Order: sequence, then structure tokens, then C-alpha cells
Amino acid sequence: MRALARAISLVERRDPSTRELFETLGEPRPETEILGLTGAPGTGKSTLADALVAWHRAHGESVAVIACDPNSPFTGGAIFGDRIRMQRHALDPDVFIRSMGARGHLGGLALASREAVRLLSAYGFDRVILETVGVGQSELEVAGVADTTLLVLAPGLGDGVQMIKAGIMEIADVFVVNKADQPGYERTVLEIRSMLNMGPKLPWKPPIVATVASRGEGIDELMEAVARHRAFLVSSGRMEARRLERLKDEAADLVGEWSRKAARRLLEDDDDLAGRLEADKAPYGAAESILKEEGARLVPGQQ
Ligand SMILES: Nc1nc2c(ncn2[C@@H]2O[C@H](COP(=O)(O)OP(=O)(O)OP(=O)(O)O)[C@@H](O)[C@H]2O)c(=O)[nH]1
Ligand SMILES: [Mg+2]
Repeated sequence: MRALARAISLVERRDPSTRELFETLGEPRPETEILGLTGAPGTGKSTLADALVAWHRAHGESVAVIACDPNSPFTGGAIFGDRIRMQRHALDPDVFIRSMGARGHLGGLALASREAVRLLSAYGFDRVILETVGVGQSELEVAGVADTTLLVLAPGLGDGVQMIKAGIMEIADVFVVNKADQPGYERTVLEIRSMLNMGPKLPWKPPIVATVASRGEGIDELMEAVARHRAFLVSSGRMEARRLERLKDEAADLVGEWSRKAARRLLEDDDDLAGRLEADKAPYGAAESILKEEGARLVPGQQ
């Protein structure tokens, strides 16, 4: 468990030494179910994650939760509110919970969470839950890591408008209307339903499930919806397709991560490049020549 935590810290720091590890570990085991939890702040994602952990443990499954915070540069797995909330699982060896911040660039958190999933899967966890805050770009990327993405909404937070704005409808495989004990819950369900009806007909119609996460209510129905989505992914061949898409995303993100770091170093060290920037008064020529002429040196460990 300690080695696992350390490996996740290396991944979070984007340490190049992890490459060796992943060349040995390969892809996550196909039987590991990866669940994404996203939604606006305060909708109850962490409370729901806690309820899901309890549900999985009651069904004899081991479960890991990674709380991704795109707004934090580096959490180092520090103890914060969510972990304290989940302390009832603290002594359970079949539960692993930690937070992860976003370091570096866009795509960094997606890469880190994908690699964390690989580690957790190799370690043997049956289920991995990725919680991300909000509905911005990096959260969408993290959602792309999951097999099934749950979009969590709560009544009275004006989420309907927010969803359309962020174009987030497409990433929801299951809609969760949490805080169903609060007034306005029927209205939120109606809003989602009418939005779904306005959109194009899709082969998977995302179900809407009501929960009261704080009391553990609706979790059976929710997990049933998740299982149905998974069965759909497998039977339609989308599971396989998603895995390849994810590898494409990862490869592109790695090109970004590697080349950005190395280019910054080259630009510091190379007087010709600096001279070029000063002459051009524009970045394009220097950027192009770095990619064309220094390609091999952009790969970590190749300079
Ligand atoms: N009434 C009610 N309150 C809930 C329910 N689920 C969560 N809450 C409360 O809503 C508040 C926010 O819950 P969190 O689980 O922290 O929400 P979150 O989405 O993780 O929030 P961020 O991590 O800040 O984005 C807490 O005070 C919870 O106790 C619910 O089903 N009903
Ligand atoms: Mg939370």
C-alpha cells in the first residue's frame, strides 16, 4: 500500500522515471471498472463517493477513490476535508482514498489519473472512482478516463444552465440528481429530461437516477444503471473503441507534456533560438524549428 501511494505521488509529480513502470504494467486490467464522478461544487460528489465505497464493500469488492482537483497545483495526497469525511473506511485495506492535484499543463491531470488507474488496477482494485470538481476543460479530460461517467446535479444550484454552457451533456453516461430530499428535485429531473429530448437520438440514452447520498439512498438503482451502461459498452463494441481512443489521447498528451518541458529548457540554453525570437518578434519560427530539428531531444532521457 505504501509503495502504491509512492508510485501515485511520482505519477502526480509527472516524474519521467514512471515510464519504466508502465512499460511493465501495461494497460489497466479489463475487469477493473472505472467510474467518473463529476459535477458542480457542492452537488455531493464526495458524499456519493463515500456511499459508493460503502456499497462496494458491502458487495465484497475492493475500491479506490481518487479525488482530482484541477485547481490545486499539487496536493501530495494531503489530508483534506474529503479524506476526513471518508475516514470511516480508513482502516479498511480494501479501500484506498487519496487526492491528486494538476501539475504543469492541460492534459496533465488526465495523464496522471490514467496512470493512477493503471497502478490501482495492477494493485488489484476491482473498482476505481475518479472524482473531479466542476465542469471545466480538465474535468472533461478526466471524465474521458472513465468507462462510465456520472454527472452529479443537485436541485436549486442552477445546474441546467451550467450544463448547456459547458457542453457537458455528452459526457454524462448517467445523470445523478443528488439531494433528492431537497425541494426542487422534480424540476431538475424535468430539466434534464427535456434537454435530453432536444438533443439527437443516441444509441445510449443516459438514465436519470435520484439519490440521497448523505443517507445512502438510491445507490442500488445507481449501480444498476452503471451496470447497464457497462453491458451496453461491451455489447456494442464501444468498450474496445474507448480503450483505443484513450490511448490516442494519452499519446497526444504525452507529446505535449514532453515537448513543452524540453522546449522550455532548449529555449533557455540555446542562444540561436533566443536570437531568432528577438529577430522574429514572434514565437512561430522558433517553435517550428524546435519540433523539426530537436524532435529526438524532446523525449525525456534523450538529450
Ligand atoms: N440534503 C442533502 N445534503 C447532501 C446530500 N449529499 C451531500 N449533501 C451535503 O452537501 C454538501 C456538499 O457535499 P460534498 O459531498 O462535499 O459535495 P462535492 O460535490 O464533493 O463538493 P466539492 O468537492 O466541493 O465539489 C455537504 O454538506 C453534504 O453533507 C444529500 O443527498 N442530501
Ligand atoms: Mg468533493
